[in-house]
Amino acid sequence: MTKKRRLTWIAVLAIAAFIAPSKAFAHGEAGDEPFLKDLTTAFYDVSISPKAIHVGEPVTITGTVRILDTWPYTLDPPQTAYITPVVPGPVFALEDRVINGQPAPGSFFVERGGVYQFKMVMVGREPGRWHVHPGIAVQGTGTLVGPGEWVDVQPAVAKFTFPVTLLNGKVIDLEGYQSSFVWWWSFAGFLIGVAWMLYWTLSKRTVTNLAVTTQIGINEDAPDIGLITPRDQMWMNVLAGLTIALLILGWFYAATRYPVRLPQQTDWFAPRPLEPDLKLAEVRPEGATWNDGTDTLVMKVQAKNVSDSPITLKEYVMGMTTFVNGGPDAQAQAGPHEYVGQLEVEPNGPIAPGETKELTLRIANPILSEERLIPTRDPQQFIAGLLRFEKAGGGEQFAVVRINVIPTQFKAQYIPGL
Ligand SMILES: [Cu+2]
Repeated sequence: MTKKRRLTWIAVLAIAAFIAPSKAFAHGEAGDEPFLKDLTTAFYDVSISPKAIHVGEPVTITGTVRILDTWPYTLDPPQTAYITPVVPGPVFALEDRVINGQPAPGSFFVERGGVYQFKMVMVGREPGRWHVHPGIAVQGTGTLVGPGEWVDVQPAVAKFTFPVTLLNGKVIDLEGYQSSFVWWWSFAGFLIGVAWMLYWTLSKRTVTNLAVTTQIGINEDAPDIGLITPRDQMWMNVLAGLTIALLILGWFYAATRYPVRLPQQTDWFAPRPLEPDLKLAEVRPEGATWNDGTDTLVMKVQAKNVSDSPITLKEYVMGMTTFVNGGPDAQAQAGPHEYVGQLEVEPNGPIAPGETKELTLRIANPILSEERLIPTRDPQQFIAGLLRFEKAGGGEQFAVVRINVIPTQFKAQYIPGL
């Protein structure tokens, strides 16, 4: 290695070490733009348990996701989506999924304002320590993730199996079903592709003599200068012939070996709506400030109690986070602890029927910057979330608030560690 190259490497490594974050996040869940997290959906009452299992044992994810009315107009409107565990690779196998009480093997129809209560059961497949989130994958937008929890999967004595009963009553193990056939069959197709690629890239003038190739018309074979010769044509016909032969062989094999076949099917449905929210409060957002230095969000809202009983503001839910107006017990109930924090409400306490209160909501929590929830560097500085009001004697309402955030202090940008 030359001295110059060695110095370059040292510089690259030093920069890499310098910008490596102090806290390693599992899936780059902070990577999404703030508006993509806040204005689209809100996850609450999420539970992921148990947090330690052996391979082959189940983990259950429950919770609720709401598609907010503030869904940004710059995104495709939400129409089709599926709710899924977000984990690093196929380290779990999904066994069961229920949305609003209905089995949901695949995607389903969604809409703005829709509320989807989910329950997913998955079994541990690979030993390791995995960060598990629920997520909603919306067609045209991507996967929006909810709060996550670390799950430890210990190795088990028995080998992992995933038995599935077919319509004809036969039980197969999906974990290794026909895997060597799948592998060799794919490999056969891959070999033809590789032969084609190497043929044209190793010695042919098409690639090695680009200066020549670019001088010649796009559909010209130029056999006189040896660009594409009749011999090349012959070998390509052989490769094309092999590909067609492989396909015919595959069709023939499938038709004779499996005479009864079903087309690939989907079960699209619109989940039954849940009980609608009570009408408890009318909320008017008045503005918010964000102090980037102390990670403090202060929101001012006007809340009017339109019900006949006293109501209390219990939570503020934004994206994957929940901030609780309550003690440690209430916070432990609210979801995975890394995504739950304290909400201070001023003046705190019930709002009487008919009364209008000016509420100051204060959240001081580093998660707001760590998960990039506040859009301080975007052209539009809106956040949206759900105010969870509870009525004395039971019943609740989730009121959507969209509020403009004014930053009062900025952290330095692009200088890690400051
Ligand atoms: Cu994660």
